Amino acid sequence: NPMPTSCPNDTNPVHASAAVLAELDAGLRAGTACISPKFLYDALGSRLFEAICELPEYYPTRTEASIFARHGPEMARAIGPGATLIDLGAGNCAKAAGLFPLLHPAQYVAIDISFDFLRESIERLQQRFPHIEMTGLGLDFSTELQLPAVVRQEHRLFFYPGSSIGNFTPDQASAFLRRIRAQCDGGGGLLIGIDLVKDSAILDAAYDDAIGVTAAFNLNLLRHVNHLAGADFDVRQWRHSGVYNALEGRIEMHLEAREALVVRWRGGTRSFARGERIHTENSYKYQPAAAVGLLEQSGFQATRVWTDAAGWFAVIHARA
Ligand code: AVJ
Repeated sequence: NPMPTSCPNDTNPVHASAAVLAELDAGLRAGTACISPKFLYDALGSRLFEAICELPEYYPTRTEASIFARHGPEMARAIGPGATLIDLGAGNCAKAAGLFPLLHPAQYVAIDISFDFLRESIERLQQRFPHIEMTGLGLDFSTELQLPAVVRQEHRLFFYPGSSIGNFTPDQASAFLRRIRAQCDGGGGLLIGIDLVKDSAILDAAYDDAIGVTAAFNLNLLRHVNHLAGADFDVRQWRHSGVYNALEGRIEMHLEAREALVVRWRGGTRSFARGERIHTENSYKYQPAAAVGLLEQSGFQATRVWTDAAGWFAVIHARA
């Protein structure tokens, strides 16, 4: 019998804990204000991200999917059956579900900061695959990776698709990968998707799409912060910006004040000049060799790198 879905929290875990409030407060007071991209994902944000993945401009999801479709059997051979599949930022769980028929995991552990959204996803998935033991966890794994005892130790495969690693600076990414590796006692591994450097016009279009879904996704972060920190952001006073910074090798998303304004939140206030910005996301793009280098400097050994024909995206399997 499959284990029931479980979670240590029965509400959204980012609901205004003291730590979350302190993090938001510090970012809003910083010289250049910043809000972590993890706050993009309330229930609506998770749905808007699903919509982004359907956009013609947003190439990563379908490019990565084409790599899984073409090389999935080879990946499954490299990994072997019976893995403890740990999905970091599982969202709608669709990517992992596509691997189940190839990978035959013994246990599926789906982790996401947006727990209400995750819970619905995993309940649907458990009905489709009743024989796979499933657990859903509402955790912010970006700063700390504490797995509860229900997560099997044996044959752990951490699954980190979609180039979410790009939200970290390379130094932060390496520290994060080391924490993952520390959770792979003997024989574990990592299957990771990493977006690659390409023509900046393609990157710019992917992060500022014609019908404004990415703009809505970015602006929705302000509504989420209003909820979490009791802030009074007026979304109409802000404009989305998503542009490739070639010097830094990353997409930067910002929210830019359309006019001079004042924001209040629980414990603070700040004025913004017209044109002043809040930095909300980095999305680093890697050269293939740099992606492998990042894994190796974090204690992993890359076994295979799969890319699409155009070289836009890479999926890498690495052993701990
Ligand atoms: C979920 C972090 C991989 O960086 O491409 C999509 C998020 N931001 N459009 C990315 C995102 C704007 C996405 N990741």
